[in-house]
Amino acid sequence: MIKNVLFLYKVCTVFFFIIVSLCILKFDGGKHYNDPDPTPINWRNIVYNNKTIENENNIKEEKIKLKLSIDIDSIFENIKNEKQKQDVDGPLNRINYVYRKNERINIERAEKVKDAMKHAWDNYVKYAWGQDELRPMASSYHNWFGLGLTIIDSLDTLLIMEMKDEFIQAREWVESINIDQDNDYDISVFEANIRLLGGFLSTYHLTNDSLFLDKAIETGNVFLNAFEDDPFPKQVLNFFTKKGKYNYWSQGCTSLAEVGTLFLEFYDLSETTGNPIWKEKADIILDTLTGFQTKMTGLIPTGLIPDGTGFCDQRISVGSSGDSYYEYLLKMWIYYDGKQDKFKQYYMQASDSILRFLYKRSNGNTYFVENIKGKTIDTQEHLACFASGMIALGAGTNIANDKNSNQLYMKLAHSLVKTCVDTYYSTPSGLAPDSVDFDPVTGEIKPNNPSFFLRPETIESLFILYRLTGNTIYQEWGWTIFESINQHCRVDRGFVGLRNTSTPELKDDLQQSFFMAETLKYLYLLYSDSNVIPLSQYVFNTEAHPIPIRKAHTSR
Ligand code: DMJ
Repeated sequence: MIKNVLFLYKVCTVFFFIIVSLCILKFDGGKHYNDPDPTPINWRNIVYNNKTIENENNIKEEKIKLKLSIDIDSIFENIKNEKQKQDVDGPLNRINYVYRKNERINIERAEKVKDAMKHAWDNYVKYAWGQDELRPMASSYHNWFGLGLTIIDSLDTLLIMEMKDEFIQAREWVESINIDQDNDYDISVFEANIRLLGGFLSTYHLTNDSLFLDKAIETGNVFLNAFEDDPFPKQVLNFFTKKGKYNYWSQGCTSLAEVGTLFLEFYDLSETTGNPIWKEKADIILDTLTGFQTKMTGLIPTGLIPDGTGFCDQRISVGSSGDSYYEYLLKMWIYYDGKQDKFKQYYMQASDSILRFLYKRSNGNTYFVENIKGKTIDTQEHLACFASGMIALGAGTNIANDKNSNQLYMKLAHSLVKTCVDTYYSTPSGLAPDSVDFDPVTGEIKPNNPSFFLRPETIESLFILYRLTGNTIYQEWGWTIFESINQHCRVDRGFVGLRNTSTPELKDDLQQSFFMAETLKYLYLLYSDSNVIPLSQYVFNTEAHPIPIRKAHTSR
């Protein structure tokens, strides 16, 4: 009897192990645990580019076939080939000689930036996948779009840094989302435009993968709901109910940057699809904005009445709520390859006034003041540090068509970015306060808002100035900033900002989506060869998503 029970017990145990083994093999796709290739065995004979899958006998594999039906290998092959192309010299690229001369250190530094990207991405994947932004300290996340914002904002950085596995994973996410999904977030149209639409468009242009154009169109279509009778769109839009409204704190007003930073993406969506609808919306905004007559020609107060009849405040600034409107006037001119004079006229008026009314030099420091109700305030936000790159880019593209002006602009841009870098060097952490006050007489820098949010603007300007001059001082400044970020903002589970740049142990808990989209991308480009996103071929949107310049375009 005991013998029989033991025999039955043995048979059951063997049977149990066979079943468990079969299940494991099934669920992990046959991957062996010592196998260095992370791809499950069942997936390995998928040929991405000719849609062939050897084992086509169940629905799961059909799904895999759909997911990987584009030629990822050749996308990455192209990215590599572009990087190996012959260097082109010219006013937008002066780094050929110095890049080669310092090639070893450049490669080393670019690799270190890529390592930071990997750390930021891997932790986002682990603790916040599918959510908008990672909270590294809490191993949690923050949502304000409900759309996996970090994934979309990071797509082109993954491509540029040749992070293929990560890109495949990100692409699968994009394929799985509905832009007008059932969630209850009131999404900023401006933020969604620069991060989502900008991210989809640049990824489409870099890959030719129609998935990203489809998503760009879906996003652009949702945006149309934000436009009602007014020339300006509603500030926020619920992507599911399609209802637009104004933020409760803005008292029914919108801002210059929010409505003035749609042109590049809207024009590009229309040019790419052949559907003029977005361009028409952008034109109405542009005509309204450029129709305003102000005391400082070309400069517009930051608060706007949505019906286009006037202003909600009397604040003129190249910082928050104003900044990227001026940036986009120049970038529209560049986007159309210098062929549309109206953008040149708008930008030249604005930049002349910026330098005349907002530029200030005080005892060696050079910065942009704000003008509030006609009074000068010597406060500069970190956001305004993009403007040195803008002034330099205007010179590099010769928008003024005048050699002497270009030389002057380059000098001003250099001193402006130097002061921005000094705002980093002025704190114990080596990281810049989000805004600083300058003593109008001594020029002394004092923190106003002491936080550091991992923002990109200073590094963006350093990158532009480096490409335009070949002066390696910009690389050195960028590197010290990167080292401070690594020292104080890199934590076990990603990167965080600082609550106070004077006491770096006080950290915030947010890995902003623009950290991977912009800060790390510009850092990587600062140590890359000029063939990686050449400025003669691409113009960056304000979230660092590169859009190709329309070379053949002549008229609208
Ligand atoms: C980004 O979203 C963009 O750079 C925008 O133009 C300004 N704010 C953040 C980064 O600081």
